[in-house]
Amino acid sequence: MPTSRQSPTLLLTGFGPFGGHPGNPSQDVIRALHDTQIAGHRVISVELPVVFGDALQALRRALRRSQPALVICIGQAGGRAAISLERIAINVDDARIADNAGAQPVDLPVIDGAPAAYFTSLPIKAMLQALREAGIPAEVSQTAGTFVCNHVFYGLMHALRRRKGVRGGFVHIPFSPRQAEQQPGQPSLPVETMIEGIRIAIEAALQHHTDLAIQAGAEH
Ligand code: PCA
Repeated sequence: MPTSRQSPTLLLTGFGPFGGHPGNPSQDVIRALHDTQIAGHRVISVELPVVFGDALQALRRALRRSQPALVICIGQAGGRAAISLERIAINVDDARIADNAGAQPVDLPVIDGAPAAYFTSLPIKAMLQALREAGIPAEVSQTAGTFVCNHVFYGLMHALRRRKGVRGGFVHIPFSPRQAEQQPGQPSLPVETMIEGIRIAIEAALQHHTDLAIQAGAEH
């Protein structure tokens, strides 16, 4: 589309395979949505390495290059059954498995001296409602873990404090059926459903500048 270059941009990030899993559905999702238009925004997709430190450098470079109006980072959360809209990023790296460069930090801050946590600035309740209305399994998650995804989420929110008006956050997605085949009993979602779900979630995020007050808490 000739006008697309002038559209405001939306930065979408994902990851490649890690931890011995075949593929990573976040990679499929970002590839499918790259260069598409959603609610008047052009999607720019960037794959980040599953490596502590390097992932944040790649994210910062992508922020500088794309100058986005909105940023959504996506990662795989094997074992979860629904698209998980993350509420909070915490300032800790505590890796149960090694990253793709062999590093396994334990109880180190993502950013030394920075706050303990940041809340997402995405309207996660509005995104949740839009996904549920579309019949796509979705939930609000109260923790993004302590591996590379939380690391990227925390680094993103720390970087966005200097970018006035730019909102962002993190969304975890389940295993793809291909991955779940190797993990008996683990839930999965078709890749096409996840692509459509992320498109719907992005649209809701762009359409809602204040969030909805709908219940999505947890007892534990
Ligand atoms: N999931 C991992 C890192 C990369 C990914 O897709 C995580 O949840 O930390």
